[in-house]
Amino acid sequence: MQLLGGVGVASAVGAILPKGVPTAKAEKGGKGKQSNEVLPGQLDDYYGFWSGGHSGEIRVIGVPSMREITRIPVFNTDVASGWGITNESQALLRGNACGDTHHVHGSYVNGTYDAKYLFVNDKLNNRIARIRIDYLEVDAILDVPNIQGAHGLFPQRYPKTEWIVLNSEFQSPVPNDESNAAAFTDPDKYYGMHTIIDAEKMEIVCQVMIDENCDLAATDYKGKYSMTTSYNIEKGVTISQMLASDFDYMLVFHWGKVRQALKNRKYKIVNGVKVVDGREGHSDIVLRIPIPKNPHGINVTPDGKYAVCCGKVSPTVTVVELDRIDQAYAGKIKPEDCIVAQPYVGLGPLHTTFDGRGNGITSLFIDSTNVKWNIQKAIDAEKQGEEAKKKNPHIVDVLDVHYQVGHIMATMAETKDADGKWLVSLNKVSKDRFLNVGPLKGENDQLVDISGRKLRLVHDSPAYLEPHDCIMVPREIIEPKVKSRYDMFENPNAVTENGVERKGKKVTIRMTANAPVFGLQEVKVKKGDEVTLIVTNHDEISDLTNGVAISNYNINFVLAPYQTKSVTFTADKEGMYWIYCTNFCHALHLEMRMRFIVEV
Ligand code: RUQ
Ligand code: CA
Repeated sequence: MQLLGGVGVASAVGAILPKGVPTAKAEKGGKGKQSNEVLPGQLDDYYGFWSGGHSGEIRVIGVPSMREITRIPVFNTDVASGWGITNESQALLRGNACGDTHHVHGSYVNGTYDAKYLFVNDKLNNRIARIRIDYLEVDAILDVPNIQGAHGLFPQRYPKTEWIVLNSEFQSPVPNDESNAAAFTDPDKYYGMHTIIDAEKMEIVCQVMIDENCDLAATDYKGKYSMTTSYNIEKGVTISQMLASDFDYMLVFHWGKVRQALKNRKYKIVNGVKVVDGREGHSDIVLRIPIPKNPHGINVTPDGKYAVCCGKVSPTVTVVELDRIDQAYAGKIKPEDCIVAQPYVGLGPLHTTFDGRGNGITSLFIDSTNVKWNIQKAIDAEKQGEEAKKKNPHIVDVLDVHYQVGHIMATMAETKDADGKWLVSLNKVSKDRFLNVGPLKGENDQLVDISGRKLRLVHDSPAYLEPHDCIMVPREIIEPKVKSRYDMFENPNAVTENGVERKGKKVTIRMTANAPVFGLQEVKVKKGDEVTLIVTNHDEISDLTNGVAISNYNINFVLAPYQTKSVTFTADKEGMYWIYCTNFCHALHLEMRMRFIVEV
């Protein structure tokens, strides 16, 4: 089927690129010889925030050394910190023990990071979490109804992050309960959702319901649209059904029209959420741009001009000029006329990142390469026609990676300040690159110097299962915002006086920790009591962490300086149990313990 009037359809299947033989001339900027060595005592230039995939966490990586500095527990249970064990974390997790994080993004002001929040999706249990950058700690988790496969996530970039969009990759019945039981077995009644979330309130603004699925998400740099790729416009439930059509869509969501629909009360409420109808023929909120075939990543160039969709099944990327979108909404041009280039890049293109110097760098899963290509050259060749395109004048360099790359990300590439310094290639398969650790191997995050014309592989870094994506933000932006101790009284439970209070069978223990002593030396309760233990670390010294663990009671958490945490449990085993500090805090750390006596 002819999709793209005037624009050549992917024709280069099977064309072989001369690997490592750049065809473009040298570009300006960058010397191409950066070192990733960070000597002992020196600090990295960038904070890297990595999603942890099905480990459910976020990891903080120093770039360019690629040293893992810490982990931020999000949807997982983390026994090192006590996340999932304390009352405070359980109140956010609401009974879920695991999650699947894919996309970490920061909050924005005027197209760049303001270092206030990070946001991350949970594809497993359909949630979004917010992380405060000052404490690098989760402060809100929102459960999102009416969706499955909460995948693509992107914050508003301009003028600031008021909204975040969250995509549902798996179409499913809406609602998915008894009242709609006939839909359970009828894929025609499964829908995709583009959920809009208020970033400050962490509440759902509305959901735009469509027939297609929503994979990756992006926002523009003008605050006008959000976008998604859809690979299952077929509403298939098997692989062959999902691959049946020659084309799928890039979908654009018009925020002005969404606001108008909300204002005019053109929605229905499903599970407490305003659901706006974005289906074809039901409203003009969604623009559908046909692109080949089962596309994946969608990324917007740092100058805000183009959205780049990766073909996945097609060996091309599709470049969409965002300034044409309004004309397409107005019916002045066809949606496909927003496409200005569709260059060949190689087999299995998944994601594109940018160096801020006019180049895209695309990850190729099947080829196991990173391909650097020039955006303007691709657009020019498209205008010149098929013959010009066949010469692939846009290709600048091709780098072999090891192996099977998923996401790819350059420093600051999702902001207007893309700096073209470093790139990481998040490779799904590490195979022979590290010592063999048995059948279950981790991944290989490769660091690439992109400061010169050629892509230069600098470092292999093993990653435990399974980061999907990351962002890298200059130290100058993040570091001034990160605190070294809690504001103690921000927590209304902060303990300043030690004591035990009983109300019937409920016992509350309030206690300080101040290395090497707990504020109490012994506590007596009765078997069967419901015990709440609240502890505040009173050490103001930076990095002086105390642990609180109760022997044989499966309770274990740590407290950073001036932090307060609590646990509630039933004292169901009689006897004497030592409460001890787990986190080496003092020369007398081993003596930092007290008795917890459960009387019969
Ligand atoms: S997408 S598989 Cu980031 Cu490539 Cu989740
Ligand atoms: Ca498809």
